[in-house]
Amino acid sequence: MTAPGSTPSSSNNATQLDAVIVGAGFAGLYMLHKLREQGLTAKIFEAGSGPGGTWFWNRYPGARVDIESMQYSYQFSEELQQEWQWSERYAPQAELLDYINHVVERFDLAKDIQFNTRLESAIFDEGSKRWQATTSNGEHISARYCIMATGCLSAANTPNIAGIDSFTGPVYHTGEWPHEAVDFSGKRVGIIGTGSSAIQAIPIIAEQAEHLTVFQRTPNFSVPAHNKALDPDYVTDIKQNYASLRERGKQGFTGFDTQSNEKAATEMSPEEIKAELNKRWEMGGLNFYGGFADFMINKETNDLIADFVREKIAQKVKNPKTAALLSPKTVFACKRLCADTGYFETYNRDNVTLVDIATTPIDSITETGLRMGQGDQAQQHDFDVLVFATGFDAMTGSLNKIDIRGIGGQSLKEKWSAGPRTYLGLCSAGFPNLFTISGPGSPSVFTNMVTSIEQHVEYIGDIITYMDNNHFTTISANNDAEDQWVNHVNEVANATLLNSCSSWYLGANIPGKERVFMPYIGGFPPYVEKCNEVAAKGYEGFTLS
Ligand code: N01
Repeated sequence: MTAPGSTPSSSNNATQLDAVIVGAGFAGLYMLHKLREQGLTAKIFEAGSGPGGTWFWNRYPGARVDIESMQYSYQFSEELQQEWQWSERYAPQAELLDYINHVVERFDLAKDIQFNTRLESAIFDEGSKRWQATTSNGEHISARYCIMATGCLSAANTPNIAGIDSFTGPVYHTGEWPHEAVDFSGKRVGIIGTGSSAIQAIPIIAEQAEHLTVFQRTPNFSVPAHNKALDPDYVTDIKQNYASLRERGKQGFTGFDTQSNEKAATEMSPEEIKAELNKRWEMGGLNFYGGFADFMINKETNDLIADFVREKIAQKVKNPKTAALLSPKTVFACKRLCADTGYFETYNRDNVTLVDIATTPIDSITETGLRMGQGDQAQQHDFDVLVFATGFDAMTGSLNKIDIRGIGGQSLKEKWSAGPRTYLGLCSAGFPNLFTISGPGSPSVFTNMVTSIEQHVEYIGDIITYMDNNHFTTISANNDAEDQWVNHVNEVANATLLNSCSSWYLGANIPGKERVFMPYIGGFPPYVEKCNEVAAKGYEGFTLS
């Protein structure tokens, strides 16, 4: 083991570290800072050419966060949250990247980040009890801890459509957008997908393009973001009382303050329900989640919300056929709720066409566009530019790209082939000293990611301190604790309505992926309580040796 505080060294051609961290997004950056504060040597390996993770890759037009920036930001440093100025209620991607670069500079992180480097393998050596990793540059690293900060939505999914390489024009994916500006002026654009990314990009592309054709398989629920410039008085007020906002956030189911109404719809009169729906619509964004305590478990309540949003869509979209096509049939929030700025209104433009690919599926991509249906039913749609807004291989996709092997050479990908198995979303049995920040089985995507990340980073930091203080070399999740946690994650998900559609939460967007509900939907506060209980009992459910 490298002594805490030592500098990275190379022996046997391997760089020796206390911890190897994969990914320079919110999670990896804070983990690096935390471990350095604890006197450990750590280094981030990042495939991109800069920090930012999600906000580095997702540069598509209109990309912005949909949790208020005053909350979607680090809280570990009072100075940082006091000095940073957000300009809008929901920061655009470029501003989020500025913030992340500021964090890198402020905490002098860059010297321990290696960009343009993908971690290709991480193998646990049972003799030395260390992780032996290799990178795309052919380097070898030996580290006591291996920490995956690879993000939940970072492996872009491009569907395997026949003829996909034959299109002769430019092809973009929202999750891997080029760094240079893309100009759609005078172009006919085709976009496949109508999830959160498309819902943000479509209104902007439509303003530029000569014509935009949207190919929709499943319509999504979206509520207005009501983005706006931040009022300086509001910011001053929050900054004077930041601790209380952060505390309210942590007490909330989602890890951010939605000013939630604790009542179920069944406890409210029809007038109160109507008022709450209108209030939430006016508040905008993901505050909509806070309207009714029972919307995820009570179909009647869920129907009330779904009907309300469908009515709004019918009011916004002039063509009734288009409005009907844009109206989701699924349970409200079964797929992740979207927040938009003028999305539905965009379909009132003359230069925008909505095409239903659920009824007549895409047959193939052609040189000039795409073909739907077959034989006499075939339709050709031509465009100059093709955009895939087709999402991600969520939660496990980026981990599966790395050859991770634990005790006995077991591969994590194989272990997880029937769905991810973790204890608390942090560790997987048979993989000692391997941590997954916001891994499957943790609240992650159901929460303010930054808050969940901070909780995991601090928890991992505490585990390492505990191990060092008690002279433990390894920590490993126990099989029975993992089985119980996986069962609990499934039970909680099964008690909700969220298993009822083909969402990426279930891996159902990726052909062949096992249909297993991956995130923990029990809420942020109960999850934190469970983690704290485990720690208080000397890391119950883990073996320390
Ligand atoms: O991806 P998605 P996304 N043929 O998976 C369609 C976060 N995010 O990048 O629903 C045709 O939601 C697919 O259709 P269907 C947020 O958590 C946050 O938009 O599978 N269509 C769907 O319409 C979000 O949930 C922010 O039938 C195909 C679309 O592509 C997550 O990222 C902004 C297809 C994919 O939608 C992912 O969002 C953006 C095929 N073969 C994203 N395959 C904010 O913070 C897929 N589709 C605001």
